Amino acid sequence: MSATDQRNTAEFQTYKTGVVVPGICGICASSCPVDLTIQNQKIVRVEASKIQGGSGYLCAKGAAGRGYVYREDRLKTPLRRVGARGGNAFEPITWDEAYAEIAAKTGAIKSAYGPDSVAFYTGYSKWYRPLLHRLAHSFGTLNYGTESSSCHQASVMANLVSAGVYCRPDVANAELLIAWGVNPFHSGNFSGEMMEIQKEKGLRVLCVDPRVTPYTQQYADIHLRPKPGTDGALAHFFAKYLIRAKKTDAEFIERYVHGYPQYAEYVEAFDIASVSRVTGISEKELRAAAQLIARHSRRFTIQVSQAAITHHINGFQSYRAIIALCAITGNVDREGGLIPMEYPGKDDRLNKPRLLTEEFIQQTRPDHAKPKIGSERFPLWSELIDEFQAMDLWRNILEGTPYPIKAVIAFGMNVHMFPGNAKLFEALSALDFYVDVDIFDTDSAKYADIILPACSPYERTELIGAMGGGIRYSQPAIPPLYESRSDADIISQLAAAFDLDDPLLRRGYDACSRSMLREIGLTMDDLKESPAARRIPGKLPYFTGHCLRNGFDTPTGKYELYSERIAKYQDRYPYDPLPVFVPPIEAEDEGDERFPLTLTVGGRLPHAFHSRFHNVRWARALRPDAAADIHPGDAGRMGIQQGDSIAIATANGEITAKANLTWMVPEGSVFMFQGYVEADANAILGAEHLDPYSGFPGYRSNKCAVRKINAVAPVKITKAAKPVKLAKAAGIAKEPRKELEVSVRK
Ligand SMILES: Nc1nc2c(c(=O)[nH]1)N[C@H]1C(S)=C(S)[C@@H](COP(=O)(O)OP(=O)(O)OC[C@H]3O[C@@H](n4cnc5c(=O)[nH]c(N)nc54)[C@H](O)[C@@H]3O)O[C@H]1N2
Ligand SMILES: Nc1nc2c(c(=O)[nH]1)N[C@H]1C(S)=C(S)[C@@H](COP(=O)(O)OP(=O)(O)OC[C@H]3O[C@@H](n4cnc5c(=O)[nH]c(N)nc54)[C@H](O)[C@@H]3O)O[C@H]1N2
Ligand code: SF4
Ligand SMILES: [Mo]
Repeated sequence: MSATDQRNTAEFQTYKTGVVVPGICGICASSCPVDLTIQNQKIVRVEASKIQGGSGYLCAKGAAGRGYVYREDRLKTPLRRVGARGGNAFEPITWDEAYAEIAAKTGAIKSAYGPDSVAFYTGYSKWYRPLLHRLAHSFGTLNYGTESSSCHQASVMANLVSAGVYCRPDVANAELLIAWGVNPFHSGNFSGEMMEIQKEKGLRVLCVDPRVTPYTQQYADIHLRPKPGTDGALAHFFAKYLIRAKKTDAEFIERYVHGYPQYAEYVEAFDIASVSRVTGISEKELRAAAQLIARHSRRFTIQVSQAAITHHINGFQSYRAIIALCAITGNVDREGGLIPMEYPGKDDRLNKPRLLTEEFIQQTRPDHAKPKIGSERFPLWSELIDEFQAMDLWRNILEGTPYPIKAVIAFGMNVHMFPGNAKLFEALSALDFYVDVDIFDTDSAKYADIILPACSPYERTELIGAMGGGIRYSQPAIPPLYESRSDADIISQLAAAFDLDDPLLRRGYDACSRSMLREIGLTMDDLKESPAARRIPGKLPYFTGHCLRNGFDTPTGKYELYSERIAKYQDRYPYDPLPVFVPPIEAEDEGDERFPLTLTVGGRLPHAFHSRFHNVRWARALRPDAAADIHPGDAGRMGIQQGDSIAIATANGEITAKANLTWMVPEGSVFMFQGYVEADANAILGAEHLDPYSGFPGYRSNKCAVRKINAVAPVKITKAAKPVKLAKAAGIAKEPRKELEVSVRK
């Protein structure tokens, strides 16, 4: 029975007069199964799926999915810029006109400056990435970059450098879990379930998080609250303690670990008094935590934040320092420790069957392309990650070195997500040609020459991996709104418009998906017919101990505490092969008395997703203002009350936000979420405050000052005054929500 037939059977209940169809919430990469009630081609209800399996829950964002699809600022048609760049004057054009113009302008740039002068970029969305990567290759360039220049890949790098493969915590078999910057209630939704189950059975949990969160409150046996970005020093203290207490695994180190003597000598400097001073954690707490780890040293694991640790200029090395604790205690590639996610090595047959994504991407890889953007400044990134480092994009465009970038073809580029983003806005203004494909109207799109409207997840087909190793091919629940199109279709159509010698990509998403599915033992028809994810037949999980028996995929074949991969750069870069600790804030900034507080931009809000949900009214209603979290102690000293307007200033500028007084955050720190147009905290971060190894921004440690702009209380409320006038009287007038108005372009 086809999925369409299935939708018409009784199994798919009706809600009032609507039809319930299976769908995938594609707001984030968790791709949760949902049941969608459709009336007159409109989604009227979104629920956790009963018919496809899954967890049975939706997060706050998924539950507000209707508000996302029907955001008022959806892009409706292709648009061409008619005024000055950034001036936000556009005229609607047809898709054919848009493609013709893109092909002509990009073609001229390619002829004049070569294919490497065109950069291809995508934001967070993952599903169409293989196609976009292949498009860049077929175009003739390696300049494909993504938002992963600030997400997850620094963790991948730390794992690759150390173990040659990405490792996961084996929570199910551990006695102790060190949850290092982990709050799945807000950022991971259901990923904390295994921990909850094991906690009931006696799992001990050590939380390391500067904030008090629902997770630390409910599950921590011990909760350490280091100052943001001091995690590396804390890890080295634990290492020193374990070594002194003879709780390391000498035999494991001897057989499987490279560089232990240098490492052991290095961590000697991390005595309890110094580490207490650096991290702000009391000696008593440090000791108690170290004793807990020592008690469970034979079987503990570590879950490290997907982002918070690596969002510091020392983040890559801190990550290495943290996972090193498992290496010195023999908890790598063993039950209850850190377990490789797959068999290491790119060409192995052991991870098959799997999607042939890598083959699909590399089939058209150009032979004579120039080195990727950022290769000179971030060579380790460039060696390990097959993408350009997007934090170097603005510099490359503005300086034209090592070669000029003249055009950017972007899918979901949101400049507000970049640190010190005035530079990137300036760079976009300086381009010869810029195309932006997005579902919504954004400030970045305002700089484009051509804007293309993409459709939302509920309007498209996606070939996606499902949690637990399954795979699915989702079907659209409603037709694309307005004239929007699927990103995958747009990429294929661009390949045709550029007249690229890539017949497969030009044939479209269905053909590309079939090609990637070739060896998986399931056909496209199998997937189309199944509303639920299908298991990949014959796929074997990783068997613990493979790396120990066969060697790690590192230059020495061992787990490298001293990285030979890094050592080879030492003569030209200020790199250290050991996981050394450096402070998260540069010395000259640390000493700047004008900015006494630490600004940490990024802790996830449960009802927000980067820039995506600020314009979804249902979600926004839960926290209407762009607010910064401040400890009541700090607020009291500055005379700030709940809801006051405050200015947050750094050496790079100032923004206005509302004060949210909460004991969740530590004294001395200000925490704020990102992506607000009217209060963009990234705008006041340094564009060059980057980790030298990974290129990741130091979003989470910056010096700032906070002052009260005014209090809400003294404002006189007169009878005649309207709310907006009141706000003006109080000096807290907000700009009208421009982002909600721009969709009325004619
Ligand atoms: N609701 C929601 N969920 C999301 C996202 C979203 O925007 N909204 N984004 C998704 C994406 S793309 C990503 S990468 C992940 C990120 O996922 P996570 O990294 O898990 O998310 P965060 O909330 O940023 O950080 C987790 C915890 O780390 C703590 N933390 C902050 N700084 C430090 C530090 O210096 N040291 C230590 N030890 N802890 C620190 C924070 O207080 C927080 O409680 O979240 C994903 N999930
Ligand atoms: N200060 C600070 N900044 C951060 C972070 C932080 O923790 N702190 N986190 C960083 C991390 S981990 C991440 S992952 C990045 C995320 O940064 P981004 O990926 O830039 O952010 P998003 O808001 O998720 O999406 C980017 C754009 O994609 C558009 N979009 C959404 N869906 C689609 C689609 O299907 N197709 C197309 N074409 N466009 C789409 C959105 O409308 C948006 O304009 O932010 C980084 N920035
Ligand atoms: S936004 Fe929530 S419901 Fe949607 S895919 Fe992500 S976790 Fe699942
Ligand atoms: Mo991310």
